[in-house]
Amino acid sequence: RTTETSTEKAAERSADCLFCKIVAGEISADMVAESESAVAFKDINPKAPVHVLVVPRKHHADVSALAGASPEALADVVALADQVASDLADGQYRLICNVGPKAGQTVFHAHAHVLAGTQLTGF
Ligand code: DGP
Repeated sequence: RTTETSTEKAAERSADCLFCKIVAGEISADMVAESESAVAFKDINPKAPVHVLVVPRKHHADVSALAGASPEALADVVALADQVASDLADGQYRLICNVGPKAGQTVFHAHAHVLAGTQLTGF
């Protein structure tokens, strides 16, 4: 059973994926919240007073893949983002998911940016 669990876990992460390593605790991050299927930590290069990344624990390359494979996990990401925006700001926020390099995606593990804590302008 232990071996089986290890195998299942191995299939849920991708080798050399930065966010898989953060989820596993192998690389440190400033964690602000977590749920059964997602974690939330501060972006290393914040673009707003509150800039948090919400990341599903299981590896999917982007939110498009996540939506196709597990709509429940995507809903969990949005729910945790909403909780973070209420806990760290006033519950008003912008949620951004970059899908693909043309959109500016640089880390290919699905994530949502929560931006809050100021009057946001532009895109
Ligand atoms: P995107 O462009 O949507 O793929 O956003 C990736 C974000 O990840 C970017 O805003 C910076 C952030 N980031 C990159 N490396 C790290 C890291 O090692 N730690 C943390 N906390 N954030 C990171």
